[in-house]
Amino acid sequence: MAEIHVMISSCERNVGIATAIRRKPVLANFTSKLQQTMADEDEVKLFGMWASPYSRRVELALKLKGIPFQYVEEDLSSKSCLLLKYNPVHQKIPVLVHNGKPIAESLVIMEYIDETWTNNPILPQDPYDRAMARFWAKFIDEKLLMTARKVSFASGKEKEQVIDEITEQLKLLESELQGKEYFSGPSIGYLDIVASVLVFWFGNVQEALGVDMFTQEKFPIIFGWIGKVFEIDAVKECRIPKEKHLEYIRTRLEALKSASK
Ligand SMILES: N[C@@H](CCC(=O)N[C@@H](CS)C(=O)NCC(=O)O)C(=O)O
Repeated sequence: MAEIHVMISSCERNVGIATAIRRKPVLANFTSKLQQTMADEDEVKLFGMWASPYSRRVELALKLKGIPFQYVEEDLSSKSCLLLKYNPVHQKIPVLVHNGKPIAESLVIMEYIDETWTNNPILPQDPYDRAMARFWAKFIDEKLLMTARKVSFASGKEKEQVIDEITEQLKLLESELQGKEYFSGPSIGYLDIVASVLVFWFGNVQEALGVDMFTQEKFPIIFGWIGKVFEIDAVKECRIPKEKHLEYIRTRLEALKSASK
């Protein structure tokens, strides 16, 4: 921790600290409309990376709520001093900076956004439904994304096992969607945002790897839902560009292969 602190301090000297506009005190009884007006005047910055499903999901949440923000693209091979300053614990994107105050971890950021800008709620209103949305979002991050990452490194028998594991996990996710328009109910919400960015990212990863694990035949319900989600303009805007992403994944795989030789 001490090391990080020193590094950040020297970064601050070099680039200067971002303007920190103090958040105005908000009286508890203000109407949501007034809060909304105040929030509109706020300064919102998103530190992200174009190919990251984590930063894309935050971008999508901001767009669905119509929150103006400044996007800062990070080069993860040479992280900016500001990123290290704002997220000293994990040193990862995404980071949302609201009036100079940083928030890290995409799921935490999404909840913060929903609580701060109360229009177009993305988390369900019912406590049980909220708990379920959080449960499945955690499942996506801690199980599905982690298993999907293993495919890149596995080969032979091990690769087959990883693909079986992903198939099982996607089936579980699909059963959560069964009989529903969207994961979150009649319109797109928190879990749809998390899941949709994952499936777009996942589709590209499997294509780049030349594996066939996520298909319409195997997952008709998920694919039906994707079709609807993709009609939403904000989703189209936040989709990771396919060709650029395929090239990026292939280049990274080549680099990994050469490094392991
Ligand atoms: N749990 C984090 C994961 C974020 C994450 O893994 N970000 C990656 C990019 S996809 C990153 O910044 N990696 C840089 C590094 O690991 O050094 C979240 O949900 O925000």
